Amino acid sequence: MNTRPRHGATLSRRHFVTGLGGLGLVACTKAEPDTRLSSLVEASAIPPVASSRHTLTIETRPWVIGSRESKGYTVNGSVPAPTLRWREGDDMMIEVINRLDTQTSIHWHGIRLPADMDGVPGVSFAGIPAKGSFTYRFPLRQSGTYWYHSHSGMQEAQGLFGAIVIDPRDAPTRPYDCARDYVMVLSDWSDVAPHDIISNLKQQDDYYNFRQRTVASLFHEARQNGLGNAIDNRLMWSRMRMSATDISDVSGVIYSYLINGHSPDANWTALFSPGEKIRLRVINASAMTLFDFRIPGLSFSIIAADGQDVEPVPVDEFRIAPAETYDLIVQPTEDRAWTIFVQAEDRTGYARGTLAPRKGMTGPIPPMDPRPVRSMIDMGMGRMEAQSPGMSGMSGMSGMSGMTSSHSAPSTHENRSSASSHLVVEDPGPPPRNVENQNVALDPVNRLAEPGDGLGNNGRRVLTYAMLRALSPAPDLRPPTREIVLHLTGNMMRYIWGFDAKKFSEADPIHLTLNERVRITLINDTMMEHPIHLHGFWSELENGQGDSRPNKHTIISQPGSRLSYLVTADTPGMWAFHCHLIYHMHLGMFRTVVVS
Ligand SMILES: [Cu+2]
Repeated sequence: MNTRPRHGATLSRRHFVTGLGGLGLVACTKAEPDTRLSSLVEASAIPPVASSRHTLTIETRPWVIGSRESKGYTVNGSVPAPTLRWREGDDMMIEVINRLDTQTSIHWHGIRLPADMDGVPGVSFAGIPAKGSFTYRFPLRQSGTYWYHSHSGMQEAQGLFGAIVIDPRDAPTRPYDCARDYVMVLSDWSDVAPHDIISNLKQQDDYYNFRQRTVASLFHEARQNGLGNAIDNRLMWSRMRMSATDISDVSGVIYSYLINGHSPDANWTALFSPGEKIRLRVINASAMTLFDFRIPGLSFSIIAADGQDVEPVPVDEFRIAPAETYDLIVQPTEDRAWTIFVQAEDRTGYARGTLAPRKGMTGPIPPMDPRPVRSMIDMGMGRMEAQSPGMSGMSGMSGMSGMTSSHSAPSTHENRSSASSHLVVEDPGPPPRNVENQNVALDPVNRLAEPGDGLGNNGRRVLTYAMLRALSPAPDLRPPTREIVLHLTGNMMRYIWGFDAKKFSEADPIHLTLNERVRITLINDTMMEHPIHLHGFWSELENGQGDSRPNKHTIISQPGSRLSYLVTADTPGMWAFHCHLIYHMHLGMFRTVVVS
């Protein structure tokens, strides 16, 4: 039956502002649109039944913070957008109505569909014009947890995102006997307009990151490593004009970290009865923030990554980058409240929710962990670090800036035939150091068995990519015939990002042949994580699990690392390929991939 769905609720502005209560937002007094539906129903709650027909209306709602007016993008009146529940095997038809004065779009993140339904203006279609509409039609051939968001301008950073839950066709809707099923959409909200954030970052890359290391921390380091080493280390960083504490470009200084639109004070709560198994579908819809997720006192099992089932992995904590999703099962047995504690990677703030047997209960909120400090491994000098622990060996390296392409590198279009197949390797070698590229990873290392900067040795079991094993083996067992090596590059000082030291505007598309089996290798020359998203195809992460390698749509490339994944280019068309940190994407870390 194609009944028109009523997902969750139309959130009134009052409810939305309540959700953001910790920010002290005050509602504007303009006339309210339709607020018939009860604000007691969460728009992000999973609808009781799946539907293949939807009408999504996009608008903005203004509100005032102090003397400044800001705006958020709403879908059917809510931020985040309503959770959509679909069913594998259905033919989807979704009408999107644009009530804005500007173009908009919806991209169905992680959904495999025809290129012209992917929703990237200028790549897959023309966009949805102001006051216009567009109807998406595509067959649904997968199940799991996904999300949708605008791919136009900065709308995604201002609230235009929501969850997608797809029931499997031939499997129980609630595997593992889960009694409860919740979506948790994580986001980073700022009332500073995205274009102002960009111009501030352009002026000063650490604009939102002023917790530099102090004299006190120097003495702490000196106690650990000796004063000489500690000073050498500081001098080295200062010569490179980099900061070892430059973790996130945009921080809790201007961000509030939200769960389903609720600030930490508003305390989004998931109810349970003791002994029940609860499924949490965690989606990182933030613009710029990697989160570290845990429920202090409770272990849980990861059962899906990026919508795809994996063999359950028991852990205490995991890192989730923008655009990734993880499903987990947790089973609290005691009649008490547990805090869901989701720290921003740079520890400048956290999102917080609660698992509780009854509404209104709260658990203790732990202190934040120490902030990560970047190391030589992050600079791409992995093995050198191992050879000279304590970094004292680095003091002779006057200015890393001299260290460039003297290091031997594979030549362009080198044909390296592997033992098992004819593999053509396209490796341009380390990119030039220029205005668009500040650093070259001389010795990039495999970091798939590392949980991420700031998460090692914290006494908790933390998920790593190497632990992920797909529940069903890879469908395409052909070896790759081509390997494309790409360097992730950037210049923090000028806030420019790219692949192979080229901004999007200067780069040619990547060409793949239809049904080609290709390996993509990413070398991260920068000091930051980049969650890389290839539209339209699975990225089969080569994580040491052989044919049980996991299918992902978004893969964190850790600083100074090298990783690879396999792709079957089985859908023709033009596709987007980019970093999912929105300002990195907009400032150049974006390519098109053409499959023909
Ligand atoms: Cu990036």
